[in-house]
Amino acid sequence: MTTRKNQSALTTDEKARFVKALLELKRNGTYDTFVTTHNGFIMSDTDSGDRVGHRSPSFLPWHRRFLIQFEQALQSVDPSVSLPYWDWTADRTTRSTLWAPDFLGGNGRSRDGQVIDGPFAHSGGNWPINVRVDGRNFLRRALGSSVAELPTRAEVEGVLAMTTYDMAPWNSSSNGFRNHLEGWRGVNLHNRVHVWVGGQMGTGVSPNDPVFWMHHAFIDKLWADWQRMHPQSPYLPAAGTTNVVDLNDTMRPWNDVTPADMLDHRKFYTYDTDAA
Ligand code: CU1
Ligand code: CU1
Repeated sequence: MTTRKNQSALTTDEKARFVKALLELKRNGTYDTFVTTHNGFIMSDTDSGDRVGHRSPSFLPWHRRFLIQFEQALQSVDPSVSLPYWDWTADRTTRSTLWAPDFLGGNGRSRDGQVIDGPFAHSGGNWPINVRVDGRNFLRRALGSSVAELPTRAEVEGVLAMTTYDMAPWNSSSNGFRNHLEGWRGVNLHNRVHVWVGGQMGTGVSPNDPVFWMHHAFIDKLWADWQRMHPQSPYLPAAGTTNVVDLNDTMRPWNDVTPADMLDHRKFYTYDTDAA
């Protein structure tokens, strides 16, 4: 069984294996198919039309399934690898070991935002940005420049305390746990972290930055934590809702997955903080 760990607890060897598996998926073309899929959903998800991956109730089950598929791809390279999660309430500065040269590399340089150290630096030649929204083919970051502070633990606790999963109009204006976690409302958790990292992370091709997976693993963990805190609060909406994925509706792009299938993460993996 796959156990997902806090990235700050990984050993040197675990970091190296994770990085190596990422580079192999990049080399063999698999990695970029995930970037393409993600950007397609960002482009098509709208508040008043069909919405699956974002600004809708299925934001959480969609990304859970997306991460499982990516984790399985990593494990096809190295079965010992799992997705680490980045608790940005704790590791909240540019000096975090997350951004060290032996892991994700650091901030982009001021001139053009180009990441210049670590395994994903353009100069290393192993991380071309092929699926892109402009002409720039190098990984970019601007840590903390568009928004200064990452969310705090107190802000996370406030969102975890919400008792209703989601509510009409089931989009980016909804009240409820999902939309406050996604970040269109309130203190802004998930969206703010994308903007804090900057570069590709602030765009639809955000999975170009490997930190995407670690950010979303933490979002996924917060959903699991919320479920444990609110066992009587179901996924909503249940049925018959236009333009959004109800509990038992099939979730594009897959033809065999519903939100109901995604509710219990322990069928697929555990977090290092889950009770045994
Ligand atoms: Cu996304
Ligand atoms: Cu995201």
